[in-house]
This record gives sequence, C-alpha cells and structure tokens, in this order.
Amino acid sequence: SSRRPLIAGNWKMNGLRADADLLVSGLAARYKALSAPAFDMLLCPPATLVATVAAQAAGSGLKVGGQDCHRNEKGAHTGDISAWMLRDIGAGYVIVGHSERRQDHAETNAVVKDKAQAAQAAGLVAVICIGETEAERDRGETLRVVADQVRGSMPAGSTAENTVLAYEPVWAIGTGRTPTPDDVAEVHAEIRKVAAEVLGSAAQQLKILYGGSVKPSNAMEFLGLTDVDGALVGGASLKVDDFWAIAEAV
Ligand code: G2H
Repeated sequence: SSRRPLIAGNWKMNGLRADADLLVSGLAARYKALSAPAFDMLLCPPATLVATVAAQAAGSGLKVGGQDCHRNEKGAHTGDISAWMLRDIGAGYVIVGHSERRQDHAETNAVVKDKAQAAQAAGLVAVICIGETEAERDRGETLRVVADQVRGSMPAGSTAENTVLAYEPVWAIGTGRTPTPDDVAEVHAEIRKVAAEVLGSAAQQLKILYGGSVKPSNAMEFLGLTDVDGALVGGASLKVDDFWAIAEAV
C-alpha cells in the first residue's frame, strides 16, 4: 500500500537522561545509515525528556512525540502539559488515550477525543489508542468495543495526515500475550471501515498500528498484515537492538 510504516516507541514512565542518550544516539546512527528508510521511526519518551530527545534526534530523521496532553492550550491545570507545549519543545506527535491513561486517569472516549482535537489543532499528529479488555474479548465484544472507541475518540477534524490509530488489546499490553494474526487482521479491517465514517476514502491512507507485547520474534507476523501499518512498542522500545530489529521486520 502507499501507507509508509510507522514504528513507534512508547517509553512509558521510563528513562533518565543517560538512558535517552544511549537510545537516541544508537537509533539515530542506524536510521541515518539507511540510504532510503522504508519506515518512519517515532520515539515517545516521558515529557521530561521530549526536549532532550528532540535535540538529539535533530537531523537524524527520527520523529519525537509525547505520551499524553491536556485538552486545553493553557490554564489552571497543575501538573498537566498541553499539546502546544509539546510542539514548542520539538514534538511532532502525541499519544492519546493509551489504555494505561484510560485506566489510571479514568479517561473516557470523550476526553480522548478532546485531547486528540487539541493535538491536531496544535499541529501534532494524534496517535489515538483503542483496544478491548480481556473480559470484552471473552464476551465476543471486541469488534463492537473497538468500533465504539473509534467513533468516540476520533475528532471530526481528523485526517489521514494528522491522525494515527493504534490498536492495543488491553490484555496484550506488557503481558507477553498477543492476539493471533487473524484476530489482528480482522480488527484492523474493522477499524479502517469505521474510520471511513469520518475520513471517507482517505481512510485508505490512515495508518493503523498494532501494539501489545510486540517484540523482534513476533513483529513480522503483525507487520506483514494488510491493514497493519506499523507498531506501537513499549517494553521492547527501551533496547536499541530490539527496537531496531522490530523496525527491520517491516
Ligand atoms: C502497549 C505497548 C506500547 P508493550 O502498551 O504502547 O507496550 O509493548 O510493553 O506491551
């Protein structure tokens, strides 16, 4: 397809400056050494490291993003960070609606939609995360839940350029367990179908990532699927060799 794969690393609440130095220098050297990279690579460090990573990645072609943003541009929201602030320090992307935020911070689809809209308004690409829980999957509700999340979390102003969707089954996150490739193919096809309600035919250009325990040994089985346009990688993005091996599976 014409969709350029995106390999995204979500560092979650990991990384001090020394860790970032090692990771970014290792990845930047490898990415720069490619004469014609077949994929985009995105690093989403904790907010404390976004500026550092952006400075270090400058000129390498690596992209940088945040892991969350507030729905407002500025104001009395102690401890929060806006999409405009992330943009100001060099981010081009921001993850919104990760299941850990939906769980730990009770973020609903409506909240996630507002955050995504703020990200798009600030000029960032919103990486909107969706995915069913294990109980929902066991009840056979996966496709309905994911469709509801796409409808509820994707702002009206979304385009294939300012939006990426990431399918992350909650039960596969950090557990080492993953859905079968057939399951992922079915869910991604459904996501693209529902995204077309907002995007129309441009849904064909929308990137839909798979996330949840992606590692070098299983990356190829997911990245080879028709409607899978990359990966959102947590644990394995904290090691240069592992993250790079995943990218090489595209
Ligand atoms: C899912 C993923 C990255 P991990 O949350 O967003 O993490 O690869 O550790 O399952």
